[in-house]
Amino acid sequence: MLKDNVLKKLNEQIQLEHYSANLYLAMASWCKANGLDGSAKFLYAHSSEEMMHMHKLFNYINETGSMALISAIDAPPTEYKDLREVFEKTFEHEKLVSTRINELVELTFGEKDFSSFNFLQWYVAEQHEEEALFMGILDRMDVIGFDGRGLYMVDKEIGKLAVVAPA
Ligand code: OFO
Repeated sequence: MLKDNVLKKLNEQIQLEHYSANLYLAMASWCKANGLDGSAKFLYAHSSEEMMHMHKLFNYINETGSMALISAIDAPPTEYKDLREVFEKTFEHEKLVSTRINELVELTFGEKDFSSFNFLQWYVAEQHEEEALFMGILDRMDVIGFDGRGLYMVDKEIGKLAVVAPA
C-alpha cells in the first residue's frame, strides 16, 4: 500500500497526464482546422502517448493495492495565434510535467518508498526525451523559418516525427 501523501501526488499526476492527452488532442484539432496536417498527425499520436503515461500510473497504483482515481480535468485552450505558439505551449507544458515528476521523485525518496521511486525513473527518462523533442521542433522552426513555403516545410517535418504509441 502506498502512503497517503504519495498516493495523492500520484493521483494528481494521473490527472496531469490526462490533461496532457487532452491538450495535445485539442492542439491536433486546431492544426487540422488550419490545414496543418503534419502537425495534427504528430500531436494526435502524442496525445495517445500521454494516455499511455496515464495508464502506466493508473496500473502502478492499482498494483500496490491502492486506488487510482480519475478526477475532473480542465478543458484545454482551443485558440492559438500560430503554429509557433502551439509548440511553445507544448514545450512549456512538458517543463511543468518535468517539475511535477521531480517533486514526486523527491517525495518518494524522502518517504523511503523505493518501489515508487524506482517506478518513477521511467518518467524521469521520458521527460528528458520529451523536452528534447519539443525543443528540437522549436529549433527546426527557427532554422527553416516561416517565409514563403516555410510553414509548409515545417509542418511536413513535424509530421515525420509522429510516432504511434504502443497499445
Ligand atoms: Fe509528455 O508528459 Fe507525459 O509524462
